[in-house]
Amino acid sequence: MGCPRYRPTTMASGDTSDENPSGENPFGEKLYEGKAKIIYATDDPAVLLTYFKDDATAFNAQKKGQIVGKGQINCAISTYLFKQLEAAGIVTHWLETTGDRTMRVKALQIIPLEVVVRNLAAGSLCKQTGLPLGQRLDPPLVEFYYKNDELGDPLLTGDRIRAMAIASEEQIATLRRLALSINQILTDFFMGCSITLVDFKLEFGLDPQQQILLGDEISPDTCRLWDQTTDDETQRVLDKDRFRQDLGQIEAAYQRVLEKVAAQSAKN
Ligand code: AIR
Ligand code: ASP
Repeated sequence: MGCPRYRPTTMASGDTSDENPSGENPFGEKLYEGKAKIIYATDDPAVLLTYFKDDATAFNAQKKGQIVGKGQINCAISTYLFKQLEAAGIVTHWLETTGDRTMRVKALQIIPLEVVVRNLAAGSLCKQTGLPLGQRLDPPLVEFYYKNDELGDPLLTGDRIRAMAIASEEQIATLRRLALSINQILTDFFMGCSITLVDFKLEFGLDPQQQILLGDEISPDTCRLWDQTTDDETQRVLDKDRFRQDLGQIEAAYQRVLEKVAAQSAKN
């Protein structure tokens, strides 16, 4: 932030009604501001309020901008997906969606890992391995990145995670198992939306009973999603790659995901 904001020309400028007005805080104490969300305290120390911003970053925040309306869309998509996962037996931090951009979540001790699941090769995997874009990965890859902006979120190994005392062997196994179950549930769900779940990032945390719960968000900011109704390599992209690669029509793509997810949720 503090950098010039990217505003797509298709959006009405000056529409800031969806922004949390700085200085005028309608919520509890601000505990943490991340790249895409703000976390506030609530009256209950076991519960936090997550506020979804329009801010978008990529490449370890070297690229910054805004996707107008993204906060609302991602809050809605995450809500639908958390509900799907909960119904399928995955325990998440989600409690209740309280507004267009706000959800109440269980306070967790965050495990500083980004757990990435890949069904098709894309993004950093293609860059680092030379695997061709779209190559199927069977079985899916589960990767762990260190959630640390200063270090650029480096890829870790099991040995490094143990050496850094981030998680035990047993916890790593649980994270892998949860990530793969979540992948199965979400892949099936998105299939019903005619969307391919290419890859995604999850974050987990520990509740007071030391149980591992799914945290963060699940949205086009954190998933690669390809529209199955077109083979066009640009048109099919319905996720943050539109922002990363300057493909345009970002909010239209996010909106399309929301519509498909809403329609599919209504069927279940
Ligand atoms: N991701 C990773 N860090 C932040 C995010 N959102 C997600 C990307 C992509 C997957 O993790 O959105 O869906 C893999 O990203 P990459 O850059 O490693 O290819
Ligand atoms: N949002 C992250 C960043 O700013 C990673 C990404 O989504 O590309 O680095």
